[in-house]
Amino acid sequence: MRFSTIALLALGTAALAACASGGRGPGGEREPIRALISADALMFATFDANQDLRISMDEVQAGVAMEFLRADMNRDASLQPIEFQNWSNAVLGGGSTGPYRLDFDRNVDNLITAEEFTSELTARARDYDSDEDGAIVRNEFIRVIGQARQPGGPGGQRRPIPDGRPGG
Ligand SMILES: [Ca+2]
Ligand SMILES: [Ca+2]
Ligand SMILES: [Ca+2]
Repeated sequence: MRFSTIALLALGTAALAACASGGRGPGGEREPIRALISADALMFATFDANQDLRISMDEVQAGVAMEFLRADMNRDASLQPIEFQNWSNAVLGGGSTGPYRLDFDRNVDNLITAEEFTSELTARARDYDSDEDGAIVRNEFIRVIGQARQPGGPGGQRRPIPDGRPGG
């Protein structure tokens, strides 16, 4: 029905312009949409070795080392693009949401070393740990779409509240 609502809105606008009569908008309230910010959360969640629903940084280190071994199919201690792609498809669910290969390959030599792999994923894990207590709990993986980590620290800047009254 959303499509026809849009069509009706377009018609309504035309009608308003034509006869200037009052019209009612749909007036729906918007709920915040929540989503995983990145598919790497799927992977980090599997690192919870002791099943306490907290991903400690030790568990992150162990899990990242395991994932590098999983990805490095030919055991040459670096990931070629095809190795990364296969790993991303299997572990990150296709790689369409990132992290992307160039997030890891900082020197853009088409190879991802164990060090590049580890430093990128460790940084991402720390970024999820928004209260910086050294472990990631599930709600730290969830963010409102478009909500970036505020550069000014937790809380960030407040939006001015418009001085609007509920419909009179
Ligand atoms: Ca744990
Ligand atoms: Ca390799
Ligand atoms: Ca935390």
